[in-house]
Amino acid sequence: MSEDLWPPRSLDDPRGPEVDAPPVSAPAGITLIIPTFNEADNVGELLRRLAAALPADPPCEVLFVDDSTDDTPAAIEKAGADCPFPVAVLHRERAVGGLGGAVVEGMARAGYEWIVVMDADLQHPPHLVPELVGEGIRTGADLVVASRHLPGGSRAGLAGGYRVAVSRAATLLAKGLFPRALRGVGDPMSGFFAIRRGAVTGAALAPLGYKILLELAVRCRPRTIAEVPYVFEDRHAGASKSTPREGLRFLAHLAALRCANPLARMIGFGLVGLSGFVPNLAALWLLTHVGVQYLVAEVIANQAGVLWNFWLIETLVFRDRRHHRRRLDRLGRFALLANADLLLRIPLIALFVGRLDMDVLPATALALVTTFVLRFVATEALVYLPRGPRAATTTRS
Ligand SMILES: Nc1nc2c(ncn2[C@@H]2O[C@H](COP(=O)(O)OP(=O)(O)OP(=O)(O)O)[C@@H](O)[C@H]2O)c(=O)[nH]1
Ligand SMILES: [Mg+2]
Repeated sequence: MSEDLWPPRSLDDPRGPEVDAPPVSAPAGITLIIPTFNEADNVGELLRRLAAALPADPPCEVLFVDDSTDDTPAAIEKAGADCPFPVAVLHRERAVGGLGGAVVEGMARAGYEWIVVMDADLQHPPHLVPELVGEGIRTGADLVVASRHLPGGSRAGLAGGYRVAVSRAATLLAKGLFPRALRGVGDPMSGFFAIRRGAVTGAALAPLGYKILLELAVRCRPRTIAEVPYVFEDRHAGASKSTPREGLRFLAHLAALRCANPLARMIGFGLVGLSGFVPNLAALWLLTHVGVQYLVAEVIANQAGVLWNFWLIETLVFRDRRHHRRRLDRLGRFALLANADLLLRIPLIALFVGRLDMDVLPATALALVTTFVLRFVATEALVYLPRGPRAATTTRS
């Protein structure tokens, strides 16, 4: 294996992750990436089963990307000493991006041609690793997904009807939003897959939470995808890290992925703007009820809508672009543009009615559309685009 790539770079390495620019060809072999969060009671058994399952040829390496607060790293080092393949632990002080972020950090350090991602709790059967890679080599696929939904597969280990229903709904939602990217992926929620390192190129990956496969399938667009059935087993030991909060992160992840496309971003911007009427009107109702004069109330209530819109736009639409400016700077600019939109609308309506002889209703509709497009373009350009070379030296939020 290339000495540059193994052992993995430290997180402080100024060269940073390489996932955006892997070499065109990597030595044939398998890099297994296993994210761990407090899995001390699982890693020993996992490595034992992997040692029994992995062939001597092609060569394999195992990289745990660990965010644990328990003694998982020590347990890995102890069990890894008896393994016939190299085992390394990359322990992160900051769990940036959660499980997905851990996998991306691992991929940046992978040295072999095939990258296999699997969980540490033995819900993903280790004996399937060679089969996943073998299927990729046999079919020429860039991505091979272990699927619970093919004949011969099952999600037996998914605890309870509620989790099955959530998994089903999440799959439908993801496939509905990304019909082309997920064509041929029956189980986009799977966390067990093999991908050619050369297919992880181009797009900057910014996974949020658990669904790293979704991120790779949508942003990297592997040319061909194959699937292999598998039975999702019960967790071997330890506790699940999956919480309802992961569900919200999944929705935010879907929105961020969808909004990578400019038209979808504009539609998202418009939908958020429409939703802003609710807090705006609610604040107006409240303020007028406590006796605030209605024009003053209008101005204050409008700011409630602006704050609501800013929060949603930041979370859903421009999530990947927040780092160019500090949060307060972004909020100030966003609020200024939102209020300028109101000021611009009245003279525009006057212009359309006075100069173009339009009726009031179509003039108002045209002014709304015009100011909406202007506001979208201005928000993108003035709040969320990079500031040019001088910006590189400023602090990021
Ligand atoms: N590095 C890292 N790994 C994580 C994080 N959260 C979860 N993991 C690991 O990701 C894998 C999947 O997490 P699980 O808690 O098993 O999630 P799940 O399989 O959806 O849930 P269960 O079916 O209840 O086990 C396990 O190996 C976890 O240890 C995280 O924040 N950072
Ligand atoms: Mg699990």
